[in-house]
Amino acid sequence: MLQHAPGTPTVDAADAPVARDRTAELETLLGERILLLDGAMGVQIQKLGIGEADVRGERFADHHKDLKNFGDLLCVTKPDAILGIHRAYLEAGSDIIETNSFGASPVGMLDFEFAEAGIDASALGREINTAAVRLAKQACEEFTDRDPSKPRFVAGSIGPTSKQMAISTSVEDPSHRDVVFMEMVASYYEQARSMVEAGADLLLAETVIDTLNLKACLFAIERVFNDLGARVPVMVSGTFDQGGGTFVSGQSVEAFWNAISHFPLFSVGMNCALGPDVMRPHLEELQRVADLPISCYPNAGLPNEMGQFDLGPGQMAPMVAEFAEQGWVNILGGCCGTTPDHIAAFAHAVKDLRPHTNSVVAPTLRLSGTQPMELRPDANFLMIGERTNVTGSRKFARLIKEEQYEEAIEIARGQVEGGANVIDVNMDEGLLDSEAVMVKYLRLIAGESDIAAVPVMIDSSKWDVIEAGLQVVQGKAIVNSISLKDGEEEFLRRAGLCRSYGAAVVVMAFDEEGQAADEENKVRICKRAFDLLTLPKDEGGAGFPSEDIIFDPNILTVATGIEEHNNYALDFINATRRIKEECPGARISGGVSNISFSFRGNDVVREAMHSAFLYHAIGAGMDMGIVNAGQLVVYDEIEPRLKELVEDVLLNRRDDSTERLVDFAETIKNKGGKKAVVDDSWRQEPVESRLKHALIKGIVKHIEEDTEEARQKYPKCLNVIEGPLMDGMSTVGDLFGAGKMFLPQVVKSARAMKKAVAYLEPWLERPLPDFSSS
Ligand code: THG
Repeated sequence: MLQHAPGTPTVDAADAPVARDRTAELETLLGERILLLDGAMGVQIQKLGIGEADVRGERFADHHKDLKNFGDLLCVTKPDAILGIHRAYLEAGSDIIETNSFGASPVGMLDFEFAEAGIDASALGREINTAAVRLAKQACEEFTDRDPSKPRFVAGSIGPTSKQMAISTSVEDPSHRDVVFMEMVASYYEQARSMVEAGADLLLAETVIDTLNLKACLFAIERVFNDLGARVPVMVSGTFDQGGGTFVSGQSVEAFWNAISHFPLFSVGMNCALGPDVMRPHLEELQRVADLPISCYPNAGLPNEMGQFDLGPGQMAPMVAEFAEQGWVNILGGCCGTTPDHIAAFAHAVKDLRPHTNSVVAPTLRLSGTQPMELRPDANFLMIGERTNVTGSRKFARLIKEEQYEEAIEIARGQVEGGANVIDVNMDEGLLDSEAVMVKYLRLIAGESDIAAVPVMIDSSKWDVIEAGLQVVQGKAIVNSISLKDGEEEFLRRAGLCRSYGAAVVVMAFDEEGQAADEENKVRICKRAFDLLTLPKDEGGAGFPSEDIIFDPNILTVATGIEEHNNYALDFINATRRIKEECPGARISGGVSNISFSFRGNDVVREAMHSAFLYHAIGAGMDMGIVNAGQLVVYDEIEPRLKELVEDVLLNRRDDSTERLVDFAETIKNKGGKKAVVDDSWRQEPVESRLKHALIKGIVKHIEEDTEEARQKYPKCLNVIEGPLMDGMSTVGDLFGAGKMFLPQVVKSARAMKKAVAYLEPWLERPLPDFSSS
């Protein structure tokens, strides 16, 4: 697919006529001063009075589609005009000028229907990109020759095309996408390759409105570099809306950065859509979260009613200079509406200002949906919702098989509402086309803003299903999983691909011999995988950052009646502690519900087992787990007798612990049957205990009636808040501090508290602190 058509002028890596690598030169300059980009091309073309006929030239005079919106064609039909514009910007002081090639990729050119006219669009695209680089290079060389102390650079411009991948552009079909990932990769590959071959000093993927398109672009660029055995610095520039979301795909600044930070970029920045004033807060955010040089080239304000941009050089220069004063930028220029005069004014305004110094960002696992998700050192546990799994939920399996996608989406929503920070999606079922269903489902949830906010964990035992999933998520996902099962070579190949798609990985403690069950084997296999993954590529490893590695040392079922299984929970817990020590930076996860399969049908026992297991495993360093989000009980709320029996099993404390738990489980089961009975006995207690119970468990069902009862009982409304409600919340705080409650549970508690306080509000004379943000 990525092969060039026969007869096209490509060359082997060995004798590629690629420009000399100017990375070092650029990096030195970046440390010295703020570099200037150029401004808009469109305005200058308009000024020259160039119209439809000029763009067409003689060569495309008879083309059946209008071509005036394909200004890139001027590189071949009216090269002198483009050369003149480049010169004007260099004259104004630009250090880096962009090629006139924004739309000259196979997909970008589709709208102009060259193929329909019998023209080889691919060859034409290459011709335009090559000409675009040559023109910019010619202009740069003229200026560098004139003043060698000010070297000039050519950035090969790569636009977003008009096709979207992260969202649906069809009203009828939310799973519709204009193009698929590999089509975009092929298209970007063509464009990037021709520009590198023609000698571009940098590549600039700009006006990124859809992060999935950008990920395809970076994937393609990496292939170009590998194929040519040469690389050039790559700049990325995103386009955000007023609220700070990627223009089309609605991703926040930090989520966007997390999704692309796997690629060794030269710079990241923002352009288009906004004037400097509206861009300001978003730029501030970007330079804070991204630890590399920052570029910025805004529009000359928002367009007026005539579609024109009002900020003149004199107005705009102080605004961008202020960014420089703040220390936020390394590379500055203009987008729509800016001219050589703007660039000259910017050059003057920033000539004595210091460039941005890269932010220092501590390495830690960072993921994203449309929102960022960071596993901070002080976060005690991350919940991964397990229910969107056809092998883990009969209901979900039925919905997917019956193609009841709307209801299947509600399962994901329920997990997120229940506190899931990530959702695990698994479609491994013999009767399903797992690849197709995975793609469809991930596309559908991408359109639900509350679900799309969280990162996805793509769960499959089939690599093809995982790869299909990776090609449809715009954020930074987690692959679940890879392992040494098929040997080192395949392991490293898949790890390398995970990296190219920008995903973190779950690595199962599995090798050529099978699954690690005991502590020693778990530690040994994880360590071996860790060493291979983190070894640099040129030394035969995957060059994987340790913070993107998540080990799953296998949570295996206990209380099966088989003696060899008795130590499984302890094996996991002890292995967790050791792996965290031996593999610094890596994380630990596991499928928590596996532990209790022996008690299928008895949710009271299962939930107690999950909660107690997590309490001990988190203590040993477990960072995240696949759980039924919303169903986790609070450790201290487990009935004491049950807790003791469960812990006897989990911690392998007695030879007869399984029998004793099974016997006890029978008594609960007889009471409750298959579905655990809702234990309402707490409703009999005094109102203070009821409120406390509701707060700890985050139960909102009776909170208003109980609050009302307390309000009547206490002399003042405020006494209710300061008394029973604060008591409850302080217990929540203590449990959280002791690692006996997880953040999502605390959030539920806060919700209950908020509801109680909201109920009391009308009786209160003065405003209260806001409990919603806790
Ligand atoms: N490690 C990793 N990934 C995993 C697992 C793991 N993915 C799958 C699984 N294990 C984790 N997910 C689940 C999901 C559901 C259940 C268990 C693990 C579960 N389901 C109920 C049951 O089978 O009894 C189904 C009940 C129902 O049908 O509603 O217990 O270990 N990396």
